[in-house]
Amino acid sequence: MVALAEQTAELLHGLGVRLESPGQHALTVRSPVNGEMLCDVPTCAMETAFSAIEAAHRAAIAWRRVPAPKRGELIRLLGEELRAHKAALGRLVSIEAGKSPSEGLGEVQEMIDICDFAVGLSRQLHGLTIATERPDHRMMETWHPLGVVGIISAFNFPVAVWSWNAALALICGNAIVWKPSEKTPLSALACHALLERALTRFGDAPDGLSQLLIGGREIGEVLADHPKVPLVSATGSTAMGRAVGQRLAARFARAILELGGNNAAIVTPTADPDLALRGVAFAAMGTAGQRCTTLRRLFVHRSVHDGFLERLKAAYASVSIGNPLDGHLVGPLIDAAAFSRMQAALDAARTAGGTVHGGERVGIAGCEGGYYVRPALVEMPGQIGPVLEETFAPILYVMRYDDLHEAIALQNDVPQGLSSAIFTNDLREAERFVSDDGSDCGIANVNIGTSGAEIGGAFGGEKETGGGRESGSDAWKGYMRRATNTINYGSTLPLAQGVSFDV
Ligand code: UN1
Repeated sequence: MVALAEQTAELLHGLGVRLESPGQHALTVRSPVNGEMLCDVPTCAMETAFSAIEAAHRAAIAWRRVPAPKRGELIRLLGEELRAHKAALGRLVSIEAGKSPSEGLGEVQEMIDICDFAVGLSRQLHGLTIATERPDHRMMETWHPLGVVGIISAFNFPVAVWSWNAALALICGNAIVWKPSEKTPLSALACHALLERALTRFGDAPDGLSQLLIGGREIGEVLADHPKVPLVSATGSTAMGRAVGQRLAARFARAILELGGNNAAIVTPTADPDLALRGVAFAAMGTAGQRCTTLRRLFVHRSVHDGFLERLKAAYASVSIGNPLDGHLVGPLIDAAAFSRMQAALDAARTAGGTVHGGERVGIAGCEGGYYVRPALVEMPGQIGPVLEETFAPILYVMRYDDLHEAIALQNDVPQGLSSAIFTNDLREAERFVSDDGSDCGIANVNIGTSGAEIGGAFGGEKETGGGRESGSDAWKGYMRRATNTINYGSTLPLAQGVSFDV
């Protein structure tokens, strides 16, 4: 096989990335597939971050005057670039984030989907007309761009999450400044280059509309603190979101936070066992447990528990683990630190009385520098210890339940609230789960696992997941400000609430 560094250089070239010489402040990028060094990337100095935000601010002032459907044309062109470069970008994501080819391509498809969605939306940034109590008056609601939108993204979806934010922010008339994960700057450079191409084809967009700032925490802090950044959309850990959210709140700026998930599924007595098994397996082991939507807790009804667990154990014991570029279903963890955190969680589970199956490091020939693990299935006596935390690794804690209300209460009884699922063929159980009295998460599915959401729905969750919504439905409203306009087309000045003030 051609070395990954060489493949990466070729992919970057084809995607239009021209790497500057890294200088002193280089970031070394490694592939989690085999630990191989891919290249050195220059990082952004603090002064550059400040000037990029100023440039984006100037661009936003011009961009907001471009009609929204015309702004949509830019995203249509971005969608074309993504279609044309789907294979290359998907491959780059697979190499840099350690995903299977199918998942790498799926991520780019998610970008294409949000572009299509945003193009349509660019003609539908609708406000309401509202009945007014005053004669010869009209009241309406209008939506306006915010200005510069900061985007902070994580390593596990290095391109799709940017595109959800970028596509919506841009059609809504904003400029964007992106701080990607330090673990996946190459995918970010590629996205940025494809957007630059779309901008060139578009023709007369203002300079500086899209900025990419590669660097560490200090860059995120600049975005969180800068008075010319009215909104930051941040995806990552709850600790990161807490820090960013508090800094934004201190200056009354807005946040869209998409943070940790500790997602659960309930397998009921009437569940279709084959479907439930596949749903659980993909959600728990796919992307090596490194999705914010990964299934981490499983409640199985006592009457079907033992049989389901046996089948699950067999699936865990036989799943193909290995180089994801060769199509193995379970690829590597992102790095050594992720492996240590996984082992620490498994130790804590044992201390809390859990029985651990799997979880050990697996050696893969040719990929010795990668951190591959057998996904872990942990039988837990209750929802205690590490079960209450999100560990970004393939660990599934399995517990029994007797009564659905009890299972729903347990599923809700964690600090996080992103995604959830029930496997049932009982209408009452399904409806209960999605009712006011059911799952408290931003995503609640029936007969589907917790991960793999489509872009058409609003994506995000409650509690420590941060409360933000990205992607579909009316998530676009988060990228705009709302104005209520009252227009008097009469020649008198009636006051609301019947107040009189005659001077
Ligand atoms: C994430 O892990 O941050 O629903 C995003 C899913 C994907 C997105 C995950 N569409 O699993």
